[in-house]
Amino acid sequence: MNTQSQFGEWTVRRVGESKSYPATIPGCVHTDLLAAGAIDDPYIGERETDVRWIGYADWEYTSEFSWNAGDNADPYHLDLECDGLDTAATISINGIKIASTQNMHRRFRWNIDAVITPGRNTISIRFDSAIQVANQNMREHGPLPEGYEHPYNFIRKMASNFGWDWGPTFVTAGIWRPIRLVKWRNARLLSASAVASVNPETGDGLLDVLAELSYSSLPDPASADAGLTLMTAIDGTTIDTIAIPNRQDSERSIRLNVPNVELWWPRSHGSQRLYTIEITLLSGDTILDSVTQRVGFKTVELRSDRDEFGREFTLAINGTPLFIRGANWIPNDCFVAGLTADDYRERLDQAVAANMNLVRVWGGGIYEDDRFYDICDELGILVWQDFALACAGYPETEPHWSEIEAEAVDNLKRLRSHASLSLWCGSNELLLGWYDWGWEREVGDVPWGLGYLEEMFPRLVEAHSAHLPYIPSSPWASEPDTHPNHPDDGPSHLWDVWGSLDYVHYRDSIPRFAAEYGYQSPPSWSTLTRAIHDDPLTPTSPGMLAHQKQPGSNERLTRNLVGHYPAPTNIEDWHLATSLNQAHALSLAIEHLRSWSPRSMGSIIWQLNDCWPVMSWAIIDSNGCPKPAWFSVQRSYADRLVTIQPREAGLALVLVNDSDEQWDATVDLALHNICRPETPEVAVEVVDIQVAARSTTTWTIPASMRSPHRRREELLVADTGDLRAYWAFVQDEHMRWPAALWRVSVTEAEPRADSRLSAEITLTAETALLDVVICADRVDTSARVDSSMLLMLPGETRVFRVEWDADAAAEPQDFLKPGVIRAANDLWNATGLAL
Ligand code: BMA
Repeated sequence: MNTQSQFGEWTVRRVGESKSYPATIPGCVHTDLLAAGAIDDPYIGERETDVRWIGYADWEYTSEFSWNAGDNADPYHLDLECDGLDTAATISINGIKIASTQNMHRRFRWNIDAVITPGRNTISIRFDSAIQVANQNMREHGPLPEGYEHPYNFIRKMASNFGWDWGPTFVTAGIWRPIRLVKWRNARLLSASAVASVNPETGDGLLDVLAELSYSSLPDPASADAGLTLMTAIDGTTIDTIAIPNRQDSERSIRLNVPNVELWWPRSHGSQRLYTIEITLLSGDTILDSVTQRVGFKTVELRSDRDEFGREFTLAINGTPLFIRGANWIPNDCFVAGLTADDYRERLDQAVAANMNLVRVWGGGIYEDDRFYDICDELGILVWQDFALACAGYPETEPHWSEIEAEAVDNLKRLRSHASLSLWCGSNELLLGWYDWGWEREVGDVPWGLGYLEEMFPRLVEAHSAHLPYIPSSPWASEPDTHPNHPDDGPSHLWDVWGSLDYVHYRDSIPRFAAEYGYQSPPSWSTLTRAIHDDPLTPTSPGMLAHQKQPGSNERLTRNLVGHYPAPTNIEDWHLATSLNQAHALSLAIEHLRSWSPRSMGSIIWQLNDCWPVMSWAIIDSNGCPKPAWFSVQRSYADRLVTIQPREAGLALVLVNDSDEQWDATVDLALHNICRPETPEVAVEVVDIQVAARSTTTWTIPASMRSPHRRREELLVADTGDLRAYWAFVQDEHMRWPAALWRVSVTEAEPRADSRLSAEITLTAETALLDVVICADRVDTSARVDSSMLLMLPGETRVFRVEWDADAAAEPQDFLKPGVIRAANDLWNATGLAL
């Protein structure tokens, strides 16, 4: 069996300097320097600029290993395997150069028999400045369109590492994924994977086993003349053994029929049955090599049939069309090498808790870590995977063409087995760039990347992952010559709303599928104030601007409050109002899209997560703290939704039932006066509505219920017992919200985990309360609450559960301190000058 040899300690030093620092592998220079105390935390204040020099410097990582095998009696080979080198790397052993690479997104393997010596060996990996290399590559080719400071499109490295409209410029270098030495003899598996699908005729499972082999030319005394075999087992039972008679065969593919399989389903549609597949290479009875994977049997279909509205864009799993309730995923930290399985688990659990069924791994980041996809497989979260091209033109000349091809093949092979993986997408916004951003004029007839989207990627997906659909870009239209962002064809990006319109304009179109749209807000208060220490702290103070990467958007956050909330008079109210505004914007868009299902079949909000403390479109900040928008997305994405929508001249109650059971809803409709807590109800009506499984029912609201007497005081409220929707008849800002009054108490509660403490906050509304939020993070950064963003009517009581780390200095009573429980009513009743 192949075995791994260990490296000793690693160190890193700047090329040209003698001082070295201990290095963590996997890791990167920034985090090594931080751990050594050589730089301060670059996420704080305006320190981003202090560490810019790191990206312009060259760095060298060094370690040692010992090697004792290698004579004729024990003829082992030694391979060096690197799962990720970031990025322009030169690898040397004992001073002898092995290779130079320029691609962070692929794995490398080299046989190093010729350069190792018995006893001690030295390995060094030198990383040239990715900025300098990208510039040099660009000079050799000539420029192509790109929107940020550095030509990230000329080096195969995570694009957002060079700065994005939510991310700082920290140009990393280092061994960012595992590195290992593999000792082997006779033969080995270079790669092995199993792809599970379903036979459309019989319903049996199909398992395509694909193995790439490499053979030693040295005699293997241990297994003499025994022949090689490849064995496949499923959940511990061997289902196939084949001989490999010919030691020239570099690849073997086997198709196996697996009767009576249980299907893998996305969450809310069924269970996530995963099967463990073991692919083993044997010589006689001796195991030479083995790969274990988990697969799920499912089918994926991308339906783009013509219909009365244009062309649908529907993802169907196991023949069932799905409304996609998703979010875009960006790298979960600027320093991706340090992300742990727990980080991935926490964030993806939050996606599930927000009722999502898909994440889109966006093309400006990375092909994610295996652990990310493993967790998605288990949770039943589908993955839409972009190839790593985003918002720029990409050179099609050599060596770029072959480099991208090698990267695509490597990731297709690495990821294709995952049950969660459901769609390959060639790029983010490349076609949009060509159509809308003036690229045609800019590039003339120089190839700019279309060859990847239209020729290379479809060819490679067909060759290596034919069980999954492919689209060339997002946005995209299936009809040739149709604008990629046409709402009636394919996935759309709805950026004009955040860019220049009030969020109610999300209702202006009914896209077949919204693959990106979003609304900014600040990070939670604790995350913001830990990172930004401006005094005074204002939307445009220096640290605030350093943590806003879309120029002008802090002002835009304030401007976008117009019509929704009164102008805030202090920074805490600004923080609250802009956070609430994001929450309403996303709910409005999601509910609009879902109310039009099945014409519209998907919503992928921009964006789930953040990579550092920043004002951004994320609904969870970089500390993992859910913003108010996370709670409103959770409600709007729930299997069952009740929403009030404008339809023709009036209003409609729309009930969406994205579950397998019929929903017999009794809806209490009330015109409610928010200024008269004693006699609030102006008109009431009770309706019974049946909503079949996986369907939407629209019920026209009668004129009596949409004719308020006092427009600024009355809300139309629809309740189904556990769900609530409401409608205001004037712009939100013009409502007459009373000063908030409530009664509240807190009691200790039984924690759900040993390391946590818990309390229950019982709150009774004495006046109507808009947007009740519990800002638990203000008590402690580890504190989380189970519910927020509620409209509460007088007399209603809610119990909120809060939890926080047992070792934090927090008491249940702290949750009653000023600033923790808030309602938007405060914004109407604050005094002072606008910020
Ligand atoms: C889309 C994304 C990202 C960007 C976001 C917000 O274009 O693809 O490039 O961060 O909008 O502007």
